[in-house]
Amino acid sequence: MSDFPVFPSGFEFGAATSAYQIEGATKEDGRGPSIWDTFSRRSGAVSDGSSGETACGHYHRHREDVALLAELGVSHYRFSVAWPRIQPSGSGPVNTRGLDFYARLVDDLLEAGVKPVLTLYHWDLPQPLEDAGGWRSRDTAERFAEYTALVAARLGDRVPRWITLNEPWCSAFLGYGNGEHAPGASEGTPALAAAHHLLVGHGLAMGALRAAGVQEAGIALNLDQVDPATPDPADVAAALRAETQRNLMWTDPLLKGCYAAAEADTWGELIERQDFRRDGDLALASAPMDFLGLNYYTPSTVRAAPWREPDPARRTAMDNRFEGVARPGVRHTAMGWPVVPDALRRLLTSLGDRYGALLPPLHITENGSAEHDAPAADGTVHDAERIAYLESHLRAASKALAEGVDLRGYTAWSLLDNFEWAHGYTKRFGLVHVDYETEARTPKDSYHWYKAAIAASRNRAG
Ligand code: IFM
Repeated sequence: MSDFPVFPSGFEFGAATSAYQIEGATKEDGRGPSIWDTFSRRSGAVSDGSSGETACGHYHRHREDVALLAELGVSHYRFSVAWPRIQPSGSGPVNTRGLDFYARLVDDLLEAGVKPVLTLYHWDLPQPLEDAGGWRSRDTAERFAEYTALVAARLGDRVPRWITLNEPWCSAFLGYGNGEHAPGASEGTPALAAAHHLLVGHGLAMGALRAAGVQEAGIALNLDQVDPATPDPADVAAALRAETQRNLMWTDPLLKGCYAAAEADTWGELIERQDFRRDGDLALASAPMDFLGLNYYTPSTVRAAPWREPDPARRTAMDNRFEGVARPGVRHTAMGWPVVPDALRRLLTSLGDRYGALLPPLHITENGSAEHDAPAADGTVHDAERIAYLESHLRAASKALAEGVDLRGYTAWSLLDNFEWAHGYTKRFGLVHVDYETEARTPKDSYHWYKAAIAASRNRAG
């Protein structure tokens, strides 16, 4: 008998991608420009100077990719809709040709027996909305709800699970805090306003999804398992600031309807200007969700640090008096991320400890690793490190279940090698290798391993 991690019957296994990372065809069928089209043209923004202009060519090869999913045996496929395909200028009537593409994808998935899980926003904001202020502006949250209603009106009857935002921490803090992601801004209070408007946008979108009668709706957060480097109170306080920025400023409004208790200590004077917050926002943000999605890759260990910029007028929202410390003695992936599977178990159990009955069922909506894999002479791709990563994290998830966590599913990132944002095509996360010259897809050893693990779990569950 195989030694795959054990899961209860009904546990869901899936694979994920996002629109800008795989689709290409950025100028086809009326799609408008997104902030990533603009940002990737900026010199030095993407390490290999690339963009998502062609990516994996999924826009034209989606049938082949659906066939790969069916063969893999996943219960669900998590993909995202590109807002600039649906509303090229970020508002106004629907671009039917854009929405038709996703309708075809959903139909093909359903026909193949794979449940579509749709993310509405995976970072590709229409550029005209950024030109009007982007997520710094409340208007973007309102436009997001209108866009959500358009997509839900067409696909709400066939897509059972909806995710409003993917990793709003990245949108707010990499987008407007340190400028590593589009739109590439490094700001203080405006980045905090962006975070707030993402929460408001999520709440408004939840309302639009409920109005459309969708079955399940929630959000995907990249929560961090943060540990202090030492028991020194200064490091413990630094860990709380890190947790506030990474986790609590999202989970407290979403699950408890309150702002994070340590926000003043985390942001100092930056959070004193709160004119972007309005009465009723917390009620919106805390609209009940059917699940909470968790994207997990690696944990953080932090210690206290001084303000990098003493003048609050010039400080960015990422300057929170903590810094990461190295974690020696464990393997690091090609991203340089320490591999610590037990941190996933701890993160899952700690959510229940903190939020109790307020916590909805959990889904791991992303987990995976970038490795230095390359095809062998015969074309096969032997990615033993990725298999070890997936197996150890599935085991950690299985342990969390045994400890009482209400975890319903696991989604591997990613089905395909793809455009890894500021790293361009230099980092490969796929279960399937993509030759970017020919767009040929080659399932790696990890694809075959995951397929066998899913089948073993189903057979055991009967
Ligand atoms: O590729 C990304 C994805 O778009 C969001 N979550 C993390 C992944 C790996 O960095």
